[in-house]
Amino acid sequence: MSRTYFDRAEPIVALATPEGRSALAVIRTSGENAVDIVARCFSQPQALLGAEGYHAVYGWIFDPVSQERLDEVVALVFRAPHSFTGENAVEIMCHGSTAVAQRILEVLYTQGFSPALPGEFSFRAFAGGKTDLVRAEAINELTHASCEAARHDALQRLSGVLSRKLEEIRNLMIDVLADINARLDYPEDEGPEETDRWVQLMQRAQDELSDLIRSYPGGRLRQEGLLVVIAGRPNAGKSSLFNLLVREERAIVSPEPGTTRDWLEAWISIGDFAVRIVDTAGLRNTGNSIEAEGVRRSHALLARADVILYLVDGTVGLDDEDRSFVARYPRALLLWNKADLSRCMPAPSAWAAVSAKDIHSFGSFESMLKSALHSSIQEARTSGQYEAQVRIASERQARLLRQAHEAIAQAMEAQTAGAGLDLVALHIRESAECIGEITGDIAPDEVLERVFSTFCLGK
Ligand SMILES: Nc1nc2c(ncn2[C@@H]2O[C@H](COP(=O)(O)OP(=O)(O)OP(=O)(O)O)[C@@H](O)[C@H]2O)c(=O)[nH]1
Ligand SMILES: [Mg+2]
Repeated sequence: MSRTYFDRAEPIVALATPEGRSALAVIRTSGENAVDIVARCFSQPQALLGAEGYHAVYGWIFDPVSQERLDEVVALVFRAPHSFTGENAVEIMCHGSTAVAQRILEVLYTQGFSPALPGEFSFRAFAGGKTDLVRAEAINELTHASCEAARHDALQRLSGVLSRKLEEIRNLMIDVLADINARLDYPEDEGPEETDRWVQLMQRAQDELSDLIRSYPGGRLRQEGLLVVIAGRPNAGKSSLFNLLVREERAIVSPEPGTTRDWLEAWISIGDFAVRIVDTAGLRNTGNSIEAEGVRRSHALLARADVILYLVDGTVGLDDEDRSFVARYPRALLLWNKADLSRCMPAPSAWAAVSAKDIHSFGSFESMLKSALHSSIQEARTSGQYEAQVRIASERQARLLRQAHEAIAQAMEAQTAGAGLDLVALHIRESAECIGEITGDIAPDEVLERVFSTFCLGK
């Protein structure tokens, strides 16, 4: 039977750095007897066994069966509970080739370590009470941060800003619940000033929840970056624009329609945002199956795009396919390309005349993106509000916050309608439970498995 996150007695090991070539690699272990197991294949076993926490020991890893030396390493010892997982742990810094890391891992497996599941170290930190679920998710977000904005927000969540805000909101609810329970026990004591106070507390909780929910589109953009998709009929100049924006001759440009068959992407940064720019296959009805697949992929990307740049060749003009595209994607930015050529026709209204050969014809690309994204990018802007703002970036958190908000709204409605106090309490409890699921206090096992399985191996 395969292991699960809940088999916490097993000692685990994983490569914590990417596979491939690098100066060093880090192999991470954790478990009650982690130090003892590593010592069996370490050239200085006594030094390792006697090492205090946070001490590094130099030595060789060898295969205890063949006695073959595998690599010269530094082993860093952690003693429970002062480690990331809260368990005893050894982190081995070895040379960074796949061959070295693989041999060391194989020897550690034969000595008793199990291969860790994705995010299993973080899961153990969570299960051992070292972190809540929001902070654990922030660790994963930090490992994925692709720009300054993403790093900043993830670190803020890791330092507990969001967890504390959620705790505050939950305390408001618990405050009301405690009062209501007392009233249920002594109904004759209820006075109007008391219900006013409950309504005020619930209103505050609801406002705080609304603020967090509103922060999601901006938080998500900051975390995941913007997806900008360039689309248009064949030969409109999409690949030329792509190359211009990424400042590199990445995509093949040619006068032959149908040059780009599959999409191509590159990351650029604008301010402290990461922007993923995608060049797509020209949109047209075609009998060619490879090109048709390219067109299908273009539409799949368009469905997820934050910004669509739709290009038309201004020397050719609009046709029915362009018009139906604009009707299908009304938020697309409409670009009338090849404006540098004298035979380019005047741009119709709503279309901006540009040249994919000249970046200056776009004005500021950043302000163009900003105007396309209106409120979310405005909210996601960084300056000034860096420290004050608490944002969420995960769909899971957003969904639970919406549920919590809905339940509080129902509690307030029940209160206003003069419904029984037990019904009001039921809705408040439901709301508080949603918050508990966000922080992991009451998250079911399958929710935890789903969250941690998206983490990197070795994290
Ligand atoms: N003068 C001028 N030529 C352009 C401009 N944009 C693209 N071209 C030319 O138009 C032709 C097609 O450009 P591409 O960038 O390959 O067009 P595409 O939309 O990627 O085409 P497909 O990949 O076939 O769908 C090439 O010869 C480019 O040099 C422009 O703004 N001005
Ligand atoms: Mg192309």
